[in-house]
Amino acid sequence: MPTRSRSRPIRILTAVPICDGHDSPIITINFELVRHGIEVIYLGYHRSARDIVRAAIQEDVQAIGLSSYNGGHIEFFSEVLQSLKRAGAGDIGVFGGGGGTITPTDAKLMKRRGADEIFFAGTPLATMVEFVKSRYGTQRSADSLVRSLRKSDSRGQGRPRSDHQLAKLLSAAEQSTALNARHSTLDTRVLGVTGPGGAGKTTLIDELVLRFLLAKPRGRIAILSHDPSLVGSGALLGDRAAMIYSQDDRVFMRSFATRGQAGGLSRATSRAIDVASSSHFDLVIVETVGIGQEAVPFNRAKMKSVLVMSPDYGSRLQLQKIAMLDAADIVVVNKSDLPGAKTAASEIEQRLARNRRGQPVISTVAKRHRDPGVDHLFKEIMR
Ligand code: B12
Repeated sequence: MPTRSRSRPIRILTAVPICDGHDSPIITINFELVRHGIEVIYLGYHRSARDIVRAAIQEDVQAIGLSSYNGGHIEFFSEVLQSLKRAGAGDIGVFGGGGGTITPTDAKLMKRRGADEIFFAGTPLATMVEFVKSRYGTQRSADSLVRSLRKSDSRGQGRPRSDHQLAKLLSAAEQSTALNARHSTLDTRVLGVTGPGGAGKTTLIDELVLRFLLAKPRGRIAILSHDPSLVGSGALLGDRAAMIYSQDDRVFMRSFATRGQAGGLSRATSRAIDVASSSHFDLVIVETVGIGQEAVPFNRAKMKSVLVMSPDYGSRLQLQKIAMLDAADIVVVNKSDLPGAKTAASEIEQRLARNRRGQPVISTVAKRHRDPGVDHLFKEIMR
């Protein structure tokens, strides 16, 4: 069967190094890259070389852009470059800047050690975008990627895939409709988490990850997270920046842009769930973009779905219009420390009663450590 493949936008991971909170330059640069069609996975500030390299491999990016102002740029860039090589990912490029804190002499040394480019104070944004496009714009075709993966995958039958292998398979799943995942004989739970933007889905997932890591000392978890593509097909994939516990070696996280698909997920999500489910994970969590009233993103058998809402949905009438209230297995009222949360939970319970499906309503405060509501939700999910 001929492989139908899509051209892949350039994917770049950006971050600010450890002990550095100067994030405003990289936030501006992120938006400029996104505006020009690039998918940017933003990891946030105060990030270790280990976190950055793990994320870059899992996200299968072409390059890492670092913004460093803390004075440790020579050592930090070298550590990232060496870690990439050690992990067999030396093909991921590294570039960056740090205004006047990086001198031309420092930059020369950093480039000798493997950095692709260092940008100095006064460089126009257009120059950086042009560099990223020309340096990282060429890519392997989906066909050759799928062929080489099939070869390496058949050699590794039965063993958990490395982050590197899994990341490439997910890229192939995103690019090619002909990729069929090995049929999973494993008992992987799949959990879909959806809800309107700002309800706290990402924080809640991170708290669930913490409970999972504590409850299953050898368990592995995959997160497939979605953010919307913006003008010109670029996207700012920022869920990782809000994650703490998900920066663990037992967690594999991949950010998907919707690339024009409506409804909260990407065209590749179903294939990506198959790939992740057949890769020895105990739990696969799928997070949608912030959804609207009419969206019902999950339609897979054997998948539990959670709708996360905040108490400020408006009047009782609004509840009648939310389609996902009929489809969800569990409904969460997050931010239940806000005024009106008790009323919200009781209105939602009344709305669900007519479904006669016994859908539980659980009140949580995901931003609070050791929140008993999140403990309750975790038990309900793992039941
Ligand atoms: C704004 C700023 C702050 C803000 C940061 C706000 C924020 N959220 O980002 C605040 C006030 C919070 C702050 C705090 C501190 N700061 Co401060 N800060 C600055 C300042 C004035 C500007 C930096 C900036 O935003 N530049 C704007 C960007 C867009 O331009 P640029 O730097 O020229 O960068 C260009 C290129 O390099 C490129 N680029 C930059 N990054 C990247 C990344 C990629 C991928 C690419 C492609 C390109 C690129 O983009 C620009 C293009 O023209 C600098 C001084 C200066 N003039 O540089 C000090 C400076 C960086 N800070 C400094 C210090 C010491 C601190 C503090 C430690 C002060 C203190 N004692 O509390 C704290 C530390 C805070 C922390 N948690 O890390 C020192 C660092 C000294 C050093 N490393 O040797 C500086 C140099 C001031 C100084 N002269 O002493 N700071």
